Amino acid sequence: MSTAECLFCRIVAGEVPADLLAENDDAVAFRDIDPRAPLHALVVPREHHADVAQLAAADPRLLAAVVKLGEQVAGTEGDGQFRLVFNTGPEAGQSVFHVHGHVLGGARLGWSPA
Ligand code: IU
Repeated sequence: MSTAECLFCRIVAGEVPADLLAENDDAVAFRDIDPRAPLHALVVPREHHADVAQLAAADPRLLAAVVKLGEQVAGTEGDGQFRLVFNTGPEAGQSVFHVHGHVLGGARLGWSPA
């Protein structure tokens, strides 16, 4: 997929509006439009990688930067405790193929993915 067709590339570029929470040179964090927890942010690298496995293989430093921005948002928007989820592949629930971590928090979270 080219970056022109990728929703999250377009959010990173400012072409599609999003409720931004934090950004830096590496990554952008914004609120999920369909929140599943009191805090539900998405953190995405500015650079396009399809999923977390591909990002980890291509650029571990950038993956660490994504995790760090997620931690930052969990601290500024909540109490600093968070779940970080990278759905990887359609069967795992991935619907947007630009790697994104779901930063979930703000409540005691259940543990029932199926
Ligand atoms: P998933 O892991 O690929 O399923 O996560 C995609 C998320 O992107 C999902 O939680 C959507 O609610 C969210 N999202 C969004 O925040 N803004 C959008 O314009 C669209 C999807 I389309």
